[in-house]
Amino acid sequence: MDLMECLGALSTLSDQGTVSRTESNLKMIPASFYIPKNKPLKPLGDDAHFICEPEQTIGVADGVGSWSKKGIDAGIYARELMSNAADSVRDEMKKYGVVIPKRVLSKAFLNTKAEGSSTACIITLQGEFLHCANVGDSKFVLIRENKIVFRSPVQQTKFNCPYQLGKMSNTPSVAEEFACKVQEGDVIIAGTDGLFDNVDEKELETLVFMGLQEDIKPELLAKKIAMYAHAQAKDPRACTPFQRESIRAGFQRFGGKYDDITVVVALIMSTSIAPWIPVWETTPAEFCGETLVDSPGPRFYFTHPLVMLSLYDLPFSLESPDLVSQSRCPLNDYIN
Ligand SMILES: [Mn+2]
Repeated sequence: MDLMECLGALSTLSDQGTVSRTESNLKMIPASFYIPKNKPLKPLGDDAHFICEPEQTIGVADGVGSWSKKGIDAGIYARELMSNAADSVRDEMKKYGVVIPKRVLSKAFLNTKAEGSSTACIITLQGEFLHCANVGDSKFVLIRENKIVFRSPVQQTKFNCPYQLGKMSNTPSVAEEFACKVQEGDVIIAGTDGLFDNVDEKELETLVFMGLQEDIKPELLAKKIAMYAHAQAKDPRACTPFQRESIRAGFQRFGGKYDDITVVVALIMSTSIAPWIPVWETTPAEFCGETLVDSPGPRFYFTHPLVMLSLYDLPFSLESPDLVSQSRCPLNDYIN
């Protein structure tokens, strides 16, 4: 898909929020999986994300780890930013009937009080278009018929130095906005650099292909992709995008990049019940999460602690028993 073609969709948006949601029979079925780095003092890691399924919006963020030199946990910033973004998404939908990602980022940024900085990427489905606002090196790819047909652009000042939101850093004015047309059967994979620096596009295509062949749920697909990325990240001999980029930038770095890994998978499905049916009317509440509101009613879950449940299932040694003890529910059917 041509980027310019995608950008055409942006002309339908307005900063005034007067645009109404485009009707279509597409909906996004999102799910996520997060594997934080093993750091006993920072068990939640630096990444954060949210899924607002009724508003058809997802977001990922990666707190900038170098704040730890100043004794600041940028994961706190990233989590506050994503939590505020999720609030803002719900507000926008209530007030305007549409979510404008850059405005969501702006509101979230203004409301975030923690010290630190973070990348951020907000993606929403409106009609047949995904609209996105991005700051930094989190991104998404669009897979159609087993091929990546669109990859969202990233922003960095130099190798491994992404643009970032923060009081001492960039403001949301630098956010890049773009749009991308989707169709039934498309698969969106969004994530932080912990995913994309460790997994090649070809590998990602293969993982998605295998998942679709097995007809697995998006929750399990997200988990499989995250586990693969994690294995790559810990393998000093793995051939990774990070290794190639490092060498290109003049650094002798080999293998994977050990990092927090966030994966959000969103399947684009059609709903035969036109024109626009809120997700909570068509999807059973099957997610086992502490902030899940059972249907009927809007479903919202802020997933960063929730996904750790699934660490039980990792084929690797459990890295942080503390994390596992935070689990509120046993592993259940939706995982397997
Ligand atoms: Mn990262």
